[in-house]
Amino acid sequence: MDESTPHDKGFQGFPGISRRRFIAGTSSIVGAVALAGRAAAAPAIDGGAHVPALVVGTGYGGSVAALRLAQAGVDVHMIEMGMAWDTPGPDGKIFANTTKPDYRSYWLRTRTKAPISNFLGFPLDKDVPRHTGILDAEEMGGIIVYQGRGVGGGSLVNGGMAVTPRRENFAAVLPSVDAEEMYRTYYPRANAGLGVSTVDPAWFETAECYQYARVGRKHAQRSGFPFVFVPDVYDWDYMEQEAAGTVPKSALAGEILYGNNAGKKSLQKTYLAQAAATGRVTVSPLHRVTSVAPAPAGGYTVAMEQLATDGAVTAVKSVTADRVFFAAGSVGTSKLLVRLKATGVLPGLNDEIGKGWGENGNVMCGRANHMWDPTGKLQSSIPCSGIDNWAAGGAFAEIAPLPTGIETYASFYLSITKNPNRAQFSWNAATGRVELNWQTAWKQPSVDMARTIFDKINAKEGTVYRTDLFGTNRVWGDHLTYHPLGGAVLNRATDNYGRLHGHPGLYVIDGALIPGNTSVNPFVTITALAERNIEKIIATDL
Ligand code: FAE
Repeated sequence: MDESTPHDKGFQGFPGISRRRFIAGTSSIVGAVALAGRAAAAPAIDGGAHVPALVVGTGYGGSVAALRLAQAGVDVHMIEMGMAWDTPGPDGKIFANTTKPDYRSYWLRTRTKAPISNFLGFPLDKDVPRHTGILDAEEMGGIIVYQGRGVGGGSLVNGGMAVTPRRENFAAVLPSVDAEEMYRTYYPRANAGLGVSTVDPAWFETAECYQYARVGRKHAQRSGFPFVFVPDVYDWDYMEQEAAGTVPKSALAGEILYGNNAGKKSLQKTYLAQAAATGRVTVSPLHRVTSVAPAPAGGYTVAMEQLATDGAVTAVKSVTADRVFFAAGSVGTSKLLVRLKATGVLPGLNDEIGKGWGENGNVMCGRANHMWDPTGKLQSSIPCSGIDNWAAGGAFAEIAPLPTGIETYASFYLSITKNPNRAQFSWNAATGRVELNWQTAWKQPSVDMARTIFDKINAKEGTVYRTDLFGTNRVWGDHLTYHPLGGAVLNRATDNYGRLHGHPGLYVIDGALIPGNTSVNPFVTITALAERNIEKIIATDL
């Protein structure tokens, strides 16, 4: 790839981030990846063990915490309810293809629950064997929350879109955090650690697999909306080789939602590989933390269940830890903390626990193009661009693929909107479950904001919305989120660095800290905030 092309001057719409700087900044970690490969599977934790630091969950927050603690000389054990994802299935591949979901695809479901449920009038969902698969479609009352399950958390299933919020929007994202420090130190550190870069715009112009994005750009620009390239953690050189037919196809074979067999730099290949290379980090997959309680002799007693791949509990274990980092994701961390507070196990937690949850304003829609505007039957599963109407209309829309393998004449979008509604987790003693009070109707502001873009484009192009993707006669995918955020909000449920109130040595370090919206895709912000917080915690608490 030519490093001196004009796109080097900056990611359009994401000031201060140049492609060349990223590549320079990531060369060491990419080298480490090549050497270390995936984070090694470790022997499971023994009941009765004592560990200095225990991390619940292996997503972005957990991986940052584990790496930085280990580099500071602390031994870390990570507990992950999902599988290790290091062993190929009968087809020789670790992950199933998006178009052929199988036992690997869903977390303990007997039928798939695809975000796009229908196509041309036909339902797409099918029966699958119940298994500890990679994607959890967790039904929380008024919303389905999609989450990754396994070592690497959401990085296993997501689109890899690695977006730094515009600086002017940051105060609304994390009001108590020093923006100057974040943009100077922690966003660059996170982007380097994650291996973020953008598509080569020259290649983009001719790549068959991005025709859908070029059509999306044309329509956006003809209606006067800013089109932006969006950084990603996919290895763009690998994708160019996929297109040239010289390596096995992954993004160009439609792999994304149920895992990616090559090309995408998931946490297994970046932070977790580096963490494993320190020799101080071990991981117990298929272990689900059920309780964290003050231990009589100091520190915390952590109870957990070991799972078989059919979800059966095969062992119950209890260990002690000096410090516990909650990194089970917004929903996982919130559910644990709400229950532990309500049942008196962690009585010192404050009344902010469970509050401030949002879905990052996610809403999906498709548009039906004219026959002279084909979007291409070969579509890269990795999005690389978006439409930024945040300032004027409260919506940032990623131009998403619809990798069906046939020409659909459809443009598809996942919008992130400024939805102001926030929900709360609470304990239902009668059912023994934590519930979320999100209402489907609370998505209406998101729909209205997305319409600021797509009503105008449809009017200009003389096109209409697709009504066949989320059921019959339904335009909006307003029943789901990919981006759960909040539930243990920074500077409210915790102090300004994620220390939980009332229980020294307990920390939150994941998306639960962020109050419901990041204005763009969230994982770079989750990673950068974790980098900021763990640096402070290591400097002052250890
Ligand atoms: P997360 O990555 O969810 O990790 C939490 C981990 O904890 C998981 O591995 C859980 O299995 C584990 N866990 C939960 N409860 C327990 C327990 N009790 N005991 C043990 N382990 C437990 O948390 N974001 C972007 O920025 N760009 C994208 O392109 C993008 N695309 C997405 C596409 C899809 C389909 C999905 C589902 C999400 C997408 N996201 C995207 C969101 C992103 O993956 C998500 O914000 C982060 O993964 C959240 O990071 P956390 O560290 O909070």
